[in-house]
Amino acid sequence: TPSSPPVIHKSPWGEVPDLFVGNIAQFVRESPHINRKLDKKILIDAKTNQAIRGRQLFNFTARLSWVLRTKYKIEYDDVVCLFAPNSVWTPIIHHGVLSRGAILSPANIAYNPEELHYQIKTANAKLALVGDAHLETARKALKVGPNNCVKIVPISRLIKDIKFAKGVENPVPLEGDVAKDKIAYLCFSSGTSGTPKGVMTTHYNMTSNAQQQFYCFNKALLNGNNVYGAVLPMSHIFGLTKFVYSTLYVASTIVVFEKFDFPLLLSSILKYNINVLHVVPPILVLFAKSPLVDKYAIKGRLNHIFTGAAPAGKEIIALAEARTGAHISQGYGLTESSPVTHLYSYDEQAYDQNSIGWLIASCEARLVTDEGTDAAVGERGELWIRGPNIMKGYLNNPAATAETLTSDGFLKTGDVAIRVADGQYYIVDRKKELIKSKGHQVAPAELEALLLDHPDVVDVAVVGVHVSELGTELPRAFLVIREKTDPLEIKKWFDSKVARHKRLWGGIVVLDAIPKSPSGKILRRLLRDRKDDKAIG
Ligand code: 4UV
Repeated sequence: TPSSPPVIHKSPWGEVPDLFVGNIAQFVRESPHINRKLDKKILIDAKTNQAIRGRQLFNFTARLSWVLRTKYKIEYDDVVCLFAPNSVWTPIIHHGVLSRGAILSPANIAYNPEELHYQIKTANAKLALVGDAHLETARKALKVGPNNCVKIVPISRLIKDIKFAKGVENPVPLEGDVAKDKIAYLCFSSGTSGTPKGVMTTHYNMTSNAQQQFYCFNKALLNGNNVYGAVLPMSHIFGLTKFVYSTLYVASTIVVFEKFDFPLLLSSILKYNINVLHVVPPILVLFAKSPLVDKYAIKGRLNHIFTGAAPAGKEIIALAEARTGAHISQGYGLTESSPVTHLYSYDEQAYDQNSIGWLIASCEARLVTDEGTDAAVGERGELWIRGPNIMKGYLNNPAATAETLTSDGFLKTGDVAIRVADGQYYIVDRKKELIKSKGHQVAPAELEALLLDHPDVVDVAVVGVHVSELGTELPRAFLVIREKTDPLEIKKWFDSKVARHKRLWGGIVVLDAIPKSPSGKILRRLLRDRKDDKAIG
């Protein structure tokens, strides 16, 4: 019954002793692995071969911190927005901003001016560091409406600044205190409902999660001899945590891709001996099905592929394993949990690839049913997580924070899971509105608000439809429209106003009414479960 004491699952790994309290940049600066290999090329650009060595990571970080303070007048706890594609400079920029004591808010490079403006404004960013090819979008973004961003700095300018600041690298200025609740990042996530919000992630959240993963990982992934292919964007929590500090910390080599380019990835696997990849399910589908995999003869080159950010099916995993020879496991995480809460490595023999593995060290979990009781073994419940990696809350949004974090510290993930007898968890459904389109978050509320701006749209609901050939959900709009309106015109109008991954790739379905509960909430499940719709567009 709801009044019985909660059933709290513990991690089979137990607790990580002595979690580090301090700045993420300092955590990496003190890495014994990098400090033993200061001459090692730890970041390499896949296309240009440009490399950053361990020593340079530290020196450039220190210089950038100084440049931000002296030239760009960045104060402690100021917010800096980064709007740039992946490069070997990305980790340096993160570390430089963080060691200045500032807060970094990375934005999705696919954003249009309105979307970027929303993030700059909501995060209250003072400075925008912008990839040279994206300056126009950023300049337009500042003109969309009021905001406090006083300057745009092109990345090429920033790199010149760093090179020019030669001589300020010692001692490394790690400024400001490193209190446990000091915010490091404002990544954006819509959470369980509504529009994107700034997730307040602390230094402690991030360094804890890295250590939790190190503690639980197969030690072969921690020996520094691996070569990672960084195809995921470092603006999203998955690529961010992997390539900005955790694989860096163990002094692996990270081959950086500016954007996802499958032939370049395949040729780089051969050229740089990439042996570990982190991907989202649509990329896994390519490994499972694309003829290019055979053409490039990469079989046997990859030891491990981690797929995450959305569910991957067992059949696709099996096909991709057969064609690459890699071992594949599913990673699960959320922006709000910095990000990883489960890992496959507790018992690799018993690990079932449909599962997300076991609860990571130092985390606790509950599975809460719709009735508010705790689910028994094998029963469904919403996954709640507690641990040192759970965010501080949503920026300037106490209502959303209170809906998401319980008073006793659990994060409500909005995902429905079951836990089986050996302790593995399976994600079986999503209670929250969120759509995952090719690994990117798409917030239905945001799309619905924009669609309602169209004069011929009377009512709307947006849900994700799963397209298994592509390994992803795609946004589909259910519309109630005025007579004589052409729904294709609406789609065209809408698609021109949003980033690529938010377009209505799942098409439009015209309805007489949007199904709603008596309280007016859209009944999304009814819409998601409709099987016979012929979507337009
Ligand atoms: O907030 P977010 O965009 O965060 C992520 C983070 C993903 C990962 C995955 C593995 C890692 O090792 C890692 O570092 C980061 O996607 O979206 C969170 C939501 O995405 C869905 C689920 O609904 C989360 O609440 N999701 C993420 N991974 C999975 C998943 C998965 N393996 N299976 C099913 N759903």
